[in-house]
Order: sequence, then C-alpha cells, then structure tokens
Amino acid sequence: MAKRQIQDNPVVEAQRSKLAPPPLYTVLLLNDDFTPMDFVIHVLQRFFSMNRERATQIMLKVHTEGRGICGVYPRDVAATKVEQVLSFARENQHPLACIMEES
Ligand code: TYC
Repeated sequence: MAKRQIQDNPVVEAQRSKLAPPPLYTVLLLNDDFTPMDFVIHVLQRFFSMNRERATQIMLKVHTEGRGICGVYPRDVAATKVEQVLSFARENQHPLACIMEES
C-alpha cells in the first residue's frame, strides 16, 4: 500500500490518535512581594512532594527569576494541583499565584 493511502486511511489515523501520548502541562509558581518564603517552601513540599532542599531551590528561583517549575503532569492532574495550591494560599491569606501551561 502506498504511503499516501496509509496516511489518509481513517482506521490508521484512528489508531495513531489512540496511541498518541496525552498532552502534558507544566505547573508553575509566580513571584509576588508578599507570600512568605517559608510558606512557598511548604507548598512545594506538600503538593509537589519535594524535599526541603529542592523546595528551597525552586522557591529561590521563583523569587529571583519571577517564575519556576513545580512539575509536569497530564491536564487533570495539573489542574487539580493548581486548584489545591490556590485554595491553600487563599485559606492562609497569601496572594501566591500558580498557573499551568501546555508543555
Ligand atoms: N518574593 C517573596 C518574598 O520575598 C517570596 C516568594 C517566592 C513569593 C516564590 C512567591 O512563588 C513565590 N517573600
């Protein structure tokens, strides 16, 4: 079968899309002037399973560069992490910003 016929075949196309890996999303923290450093470290440990040393590195990266990566996940997992971080930050009256971007 010619390559063109294989590419245009809807069955082949359906199989390809079934096997395609799901898109991944990067969860990021953004810097602000008010959220305490210790709170950010706690968030990274609690929601992203980092040890204290790694969490401190990421917090300092966000503090100095404006943003930093918490992790990369399938869409639903990333969305849940963003919601959990935002709700925990608001419960504690901190303006911490957490976003997701397609990787
Ligand atoms: N810039 C904050 C401070 O000086 C610390 C901070 C770090 C805030 C990371 C948010 O995502 C953040 N207290």
